[in-house]
Amino acid sequence: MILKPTFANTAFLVLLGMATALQASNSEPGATESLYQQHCASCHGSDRLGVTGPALLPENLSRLSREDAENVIRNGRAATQMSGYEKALSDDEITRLVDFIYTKPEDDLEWSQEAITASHRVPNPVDTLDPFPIYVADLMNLFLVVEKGDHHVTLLDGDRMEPITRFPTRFALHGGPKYSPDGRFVYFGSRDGWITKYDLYNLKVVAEIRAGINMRNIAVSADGEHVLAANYLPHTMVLFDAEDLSLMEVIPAARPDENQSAKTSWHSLEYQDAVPKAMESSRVSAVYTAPPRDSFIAALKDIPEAWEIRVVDGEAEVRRMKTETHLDDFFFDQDYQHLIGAARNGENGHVIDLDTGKTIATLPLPGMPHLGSGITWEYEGRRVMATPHFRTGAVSIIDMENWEVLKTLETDGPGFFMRSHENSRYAWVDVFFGPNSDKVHVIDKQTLEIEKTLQPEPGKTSAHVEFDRYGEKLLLSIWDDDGAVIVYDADTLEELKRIPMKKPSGKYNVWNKTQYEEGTSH
Ligand code: DHE
Repeated sequence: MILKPTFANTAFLVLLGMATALQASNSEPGATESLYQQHCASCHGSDRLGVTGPALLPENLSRLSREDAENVIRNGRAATQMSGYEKALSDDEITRLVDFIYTKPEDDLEWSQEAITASHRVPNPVDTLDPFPIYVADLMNLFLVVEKGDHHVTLLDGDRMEPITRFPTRFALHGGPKYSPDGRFVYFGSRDGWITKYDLYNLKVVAEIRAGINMRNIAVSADGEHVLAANYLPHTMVLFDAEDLSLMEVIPAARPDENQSAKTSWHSLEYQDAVPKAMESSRVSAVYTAPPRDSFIAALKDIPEAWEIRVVDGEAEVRRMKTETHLDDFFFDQDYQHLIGAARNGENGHVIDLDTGKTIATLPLPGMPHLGSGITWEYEGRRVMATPHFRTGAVSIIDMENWEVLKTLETDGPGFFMRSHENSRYAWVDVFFGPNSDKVHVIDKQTLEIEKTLQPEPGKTSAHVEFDRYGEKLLLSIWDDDGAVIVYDADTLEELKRIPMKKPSGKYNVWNKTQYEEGTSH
């Protein structure tokens, strides 16, 4: 159809042209970026690395669906400073902002030594704090409960099972908080790289520092002197003085070449320079403390190596062990002689002797074992370990003397967390994924059979258990914004109490963690 040039349709075409031009210019990346700078940068940083709000980068947002992100921009996030932008932004602008934050920035992201130091704050130095608790409770039977729903932590009295206090945390804590050896201080790590040291006696933040842009986890040395952070982004481990979290050293997770920190000495067990050139640097899968070895053990995700790190005269010494595969997730035997790592292909586990650095066994563990959640116990005079799997509904029980799979126990679906206690005859495993996520299995540790399957709150995911210090009671999370922790009698399996909480995830008992109890994560 050809339009005759009348006044009306000329005006319409001009308006249409203007609108299209406007739309085109608004859709340009520059326009979206200025929208971001106008509305988001003051809290999330002009570089998207986060300020008071979390970092808005694809890696940091990998746990949030785009739909949820749109919803947060539109309606805000309850109990945080994030308000809703429904009135200020159009639907199209919200969609473009979501596109923008899920797109990798063009420039390489850096988190330099200077940036780490600049982020450091010490609001309450330890020597200004009273060395006695301001409340009465068994300090060794306290629990911390991480509430993901609104980024808070609740401190629970484990005798009375009553909350003592509840305080806000950094956005998206991940991994277990780590206690100082005496249980007075706790160190939290967030996915955005923040480490917070908190005094459980005075209920105050001691110090904070940001170790990286995307962090996996942290470990505290057995003597309580050092904190080591493992990062995905940048490819580093970062060592801190545990007293006030001041920076000691950035350890590049990279090839041992002249670019390494001069302070780091490299003790290569298997080879000096056999790392293929392509593997210049790597994400760090995780780091844990190995108390009997007086060291930290880490695994790299993109270079097939495990590292043992010791702090000698204030400097990190790294011993590199070549592994047969890239390790994702790992676990130790009780005396830290062996590391049991899950291969990145999700098909097997590798047992590495930490003295020789050699892989001594390969375990058939199809279905992506979640070894970080492994536990051990005595079964018929020998030690066994058990792990759930991310991809299959099974718990593998492994004889730790000959490294053979003793039993594969079928469950109602893939699980995430497994827990027990030396004094309990049961091990608990959740069914985190799939239609049965509201169920949890209780396994008899001597028959290796499921004793009972509980469904504490039909329709809501139940996951992650932690026992009290005596192994007599335990806490289970109802993993929901309108959730709870349920207190069970560990022997009768009767429910004793429900404490309402906002999406409680992990729970951490001071005694179990500081004593490296066999039934819990370390
Ligand atoms: Fe975790 C611990 C890795 C997704 C909740 N998780 C850990 C640890 C590792 C790890 C290496 C041990 C660190 C420690 O405790 O020091 N987690 C991973 C992943 O690779 C994975 C599958 C994907 C990812 O994006 O990181 C992953 N984790 C999740 C979740 O989706 C969970 C359920 C919700 C969340 O908070 O993100 C989750 N992970 C947890 C919890 C722990 C944990 C609660 C501590 C368990 C414990 O009891 O010690």
